[in-house]
Amino acid sequence: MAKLALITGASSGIGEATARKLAALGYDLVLTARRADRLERLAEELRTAHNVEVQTLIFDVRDEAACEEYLAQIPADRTIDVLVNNAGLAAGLEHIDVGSTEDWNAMIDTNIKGLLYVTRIVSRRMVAAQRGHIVNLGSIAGTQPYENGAVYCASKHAVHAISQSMRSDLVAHGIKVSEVRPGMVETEFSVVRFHGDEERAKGVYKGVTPLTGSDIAEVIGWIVSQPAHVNIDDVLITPQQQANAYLTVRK
Ligand code: NDP
Ligand code: 8X3
Repeated sequence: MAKLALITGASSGIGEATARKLAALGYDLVLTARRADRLERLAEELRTAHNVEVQTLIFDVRDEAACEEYLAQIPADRTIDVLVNNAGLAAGLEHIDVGSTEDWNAMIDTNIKGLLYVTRIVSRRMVAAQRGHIVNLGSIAGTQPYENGAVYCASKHAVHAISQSMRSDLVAHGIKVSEVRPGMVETEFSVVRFHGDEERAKGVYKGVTPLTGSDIAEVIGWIVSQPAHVNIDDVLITPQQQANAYLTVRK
């Protein structure tokens, strides 16, 4: 039987590209997100192109009861080999004194609590199987906090800490944990951050050749393809023009 990978936030960007990559590697997939139409289109494309099984689960990772209800629909006789905790967002880019608490709650509830809810449920199955691999989408912002990004950076610092603790919690159960920490990747990320302002979002990548979702998916494909005895703990990946969170050379 094919291996099974569960990818959260597969309706766009890095999650969608990872679904394409893992399908090409022969994985059956469980894809989650809130936008059903996009997920169904992608699922149909991957079934046809790669002859893999694709289950779609439409729910909000911020809703703990929904996480329990929908993830329970993954057939109990299937081992979940890979979990890619990708669903996440930045909302707003402002100094702390004028930040929106609605934005802050969205980031904390999605990037931290949503990741925890999903991980708790899926890791129980991995512990029972005594195998599995969890790949968390952290960020360069998870170790390099920048002006205007207090809460997004804090949420990704949390993902960095959780990834390292989780590695210790799960090592004795034969489960791998990896964190992928990108710099600038052009996806819907900045459009979401700027609440739909596409012009402002384009400005983020002006004069830069940013990473693409596929660049990150290639890294994730490589991480999950390592031999059983190899764990890739932490990968920081940036565009050539981005030295760190504070220095990007634009042409
Ligand atoms: P996108 O906005 O393109 O994709 C985000 C995905 O997350 C979408 O599929 C979205 O689906 C899903 N999602 C968001 N909120 C929820 C929610 N509450 N419940 C379920 N699904 C949700 O952004 P990226 O692909 O760039 O981002 C993916 C991850 O990568 C995020 O964790 C982000 O922080 C991280 N990252 C991104 C970087 C970048 O520069 N782009 C750099 C470093 C890290 P839907 O809206 O349909 O629910
Ligand atoms: C997303 C990239 O530069 O906003 O994590 O930190 S950045």
